[in-house]
Amino acid sequence: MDTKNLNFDTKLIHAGHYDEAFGSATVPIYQTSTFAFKNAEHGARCFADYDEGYIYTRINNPTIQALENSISELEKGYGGIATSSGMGACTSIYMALLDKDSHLLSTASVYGTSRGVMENHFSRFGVQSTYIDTSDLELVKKSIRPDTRVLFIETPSNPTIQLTDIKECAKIAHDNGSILVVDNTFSSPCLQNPLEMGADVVFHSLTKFINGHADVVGGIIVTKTRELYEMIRPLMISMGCNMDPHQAYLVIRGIKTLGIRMERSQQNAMKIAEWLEKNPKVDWIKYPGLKSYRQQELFRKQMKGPGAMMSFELKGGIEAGRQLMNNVRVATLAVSLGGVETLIQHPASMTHSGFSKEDREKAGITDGLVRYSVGIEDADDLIRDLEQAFESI
Ligand code: LCS
Repeated sequence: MDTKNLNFDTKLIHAGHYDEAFGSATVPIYQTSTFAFKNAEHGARCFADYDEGYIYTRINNPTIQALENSISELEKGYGGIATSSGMGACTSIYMALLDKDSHLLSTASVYGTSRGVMENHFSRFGVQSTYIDTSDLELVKKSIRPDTRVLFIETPSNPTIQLTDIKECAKIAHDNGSILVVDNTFSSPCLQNPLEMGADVVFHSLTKFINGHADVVGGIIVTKTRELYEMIRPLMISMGCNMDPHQAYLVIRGIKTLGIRMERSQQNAMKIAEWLEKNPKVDWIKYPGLKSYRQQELFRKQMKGPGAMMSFELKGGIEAGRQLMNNVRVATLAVSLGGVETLIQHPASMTHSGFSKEDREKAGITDGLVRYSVGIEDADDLIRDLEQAFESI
């Protein structure tokens, strides 16, 4: 079905699906490692041009391709590249776009491993990196260098829920001859389409909102141009961080409810954030849906909704936060985010524990910060859950 002119919610159901030989209503799982060629000439043609047919699942596979086409259409890009995990997507981008002695400028409070792999491993191959507060555009302008090949932003950022202006960063990057990469995991294509705002590459941890059911780890890259697609795809194939067909099938199933899940999670998040903000035990809370959110103007300009991620700190700091995490009963104490179930975690000792204390402080990740990912349970149950856990503090 040609879905190009259909609205987003219809695309969630139909985009990327193709007419299958038996009229299957869902995308079949082609659980095969390899594909038979019709003859030797066909095999040679497939190797000369991947569009001629499927070869080998690390290279291409119809189930995975359906997912790639779906997200590429939702993000309005040239093409999608599915990967084994969000980190598979992130490292494929780094590997394809950065050379020895080139420089990456990035958001200080990115997901811990996106930064850790750069500072601990890519640095071994001579790639340089600087991490700054990219919400400060003057600082971005000051910090971008002639050798900055990639400006890499995460917005909203993990776990500080800080926004970076995508349009302005695209201008700064392009004036400098750099490529703008956006990690769009916290928004999903439902709330924000960075390629439309000038970004060159967007990627997701599919593990989060897009799959949404805490049963798959996966990632995807979408490029704006064929040139960038052809730079990144061969790298992903050579490094072998490809997706598996069964994994792709589950994510395709998850995508269909992304719109309604996001709607419900946001409604819940709004109610919970308002309750937390009024609670005397809460020191501060960051959630883009609240009037008190510092970057209101940018939120309205850039996002279609506030999302379902929030961070807050209790007046009793880390000790009170620990009590809260140990006493919730409906929310699960676990890392990851963006699923149907509500999760709570402590970034300083968990997802961002790889940062030095100094880097965490510079990135705004205080020791007492608690991250809360709101699911689709009943909001009143979640509030009662927090209420009873607060009583233990
Ligand atoms: N980008 C963001 C913004 C993330 O939050 C994560 C994972 C990744 C990339 C990497 O994706 P993965 O390889 O895990 O699919 N974030 C996690 C988190 O906050 N808790 O556990 C994982």
